[in-house]
Amino acid sequence: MSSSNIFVTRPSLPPLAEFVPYLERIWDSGILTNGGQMHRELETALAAHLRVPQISLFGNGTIALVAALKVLELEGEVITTPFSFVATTHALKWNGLEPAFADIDPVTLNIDPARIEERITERTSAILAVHCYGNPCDVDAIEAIARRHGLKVIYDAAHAFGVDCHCGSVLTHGDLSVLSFHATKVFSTLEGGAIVAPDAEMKGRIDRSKNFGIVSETEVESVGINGKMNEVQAAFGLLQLRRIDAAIAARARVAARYDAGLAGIAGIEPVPSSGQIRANHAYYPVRVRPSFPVDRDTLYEALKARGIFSRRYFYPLISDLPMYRDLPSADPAGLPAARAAGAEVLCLPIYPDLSEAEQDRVIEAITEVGR
Ligand code: T4K
Repeated sequence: MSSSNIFVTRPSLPPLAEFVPYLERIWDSGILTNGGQMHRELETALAAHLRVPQISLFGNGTIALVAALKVLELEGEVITTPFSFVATTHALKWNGLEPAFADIDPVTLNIDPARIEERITERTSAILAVHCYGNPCDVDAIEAIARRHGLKVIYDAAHAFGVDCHCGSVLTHGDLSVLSFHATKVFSTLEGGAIVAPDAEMKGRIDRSKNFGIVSETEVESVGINGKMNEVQAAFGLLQLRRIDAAIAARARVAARYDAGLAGIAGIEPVPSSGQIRANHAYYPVRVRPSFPVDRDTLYEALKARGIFSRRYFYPLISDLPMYRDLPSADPAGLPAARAAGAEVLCLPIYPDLSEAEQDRVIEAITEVGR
């Protein structure tokens, strides 16, 4: 049995030699950024692969979120989930918007539509929801609320690369969806991200917004930012895309082995996949219930002591962080489902190259701690 460390994720890297021809093309062209050939090719390839109308690449997912909120010209308050990576709420603050936290559904761990409506005030301009762990939000209910109240909907789809819900790609819902292509994600461009847009007019606005708002050499239409993806990132993405189906299939095999291997352990409950017609197995979150002999944090530490680095995504809750906890909507009494999830969820190692032996080590360690 290997005693090397096992991390929550590892990137799938193709043989280095396969990357060299891409780099040679970049070297030959002398174009390193600002919408070069690799960038154009990756946008075209991703729009086709993801079956979305338009996609605009960014240097990372957070700057894409910031830009998405900016182009929608939102004001006032935006209703969002406290159970996410901190970038979700930070993107609101970077736009001068006030987050209003709504509790999550206790089963899916996505924002609960019933709780959204309670948070709407005359200052609310939008809903920023997250497809947590790649499980689609209740998009129909959210869209019905948004229509009733005239709100925009932005999906933080950082976890939802390639996920389909009942009506095709989950990325086509809402006004805009935002992806992350970070090194820890299912599909990676080292750092990277993208906004999925419904039409060419919106893509044009987004494209200009990530390039300082520049329209032409003499015209600047908006207070844009530098959010561009460079050519090396885009080239890496083109290479990754060639293997993405095999990578997701490998993740599915790991998930199925966990399902079987953990089934007999009382108090360890996988967070159910909900609403996915096609999943991406980005994460393998389990809940450590009170019927397990130790609590989540004790299990986390015990795994760490055995060289297994699981992660408590998402603990602490965003609403408990110093810059947000004084908001009225951050009151823990109003967020019981998020609190429970924050205390119970542990994300186990999952990635395409996780070997069966390594996975068995994880399962055996949990079994041992649970005895
Ligand atoms: N919205 C949501 C819902 C998100 O989850 C995220 C990012 C964003 C927005 C923002 O998107 P980006 O701006 O990041 O594109 C990681 C990622 O840094 C972050 O991208 C991700 N969510 C978040 C859920 O997880 P950490 O603090 O856990 O990263 P780190 O460095 O501890 O990495 C975790 C493990 O991954 C390491 O133990 C080892 C492995 N790893 C990591 C890196 C960076 C590698 O094997 N290779 C690597 O290069 O945040």
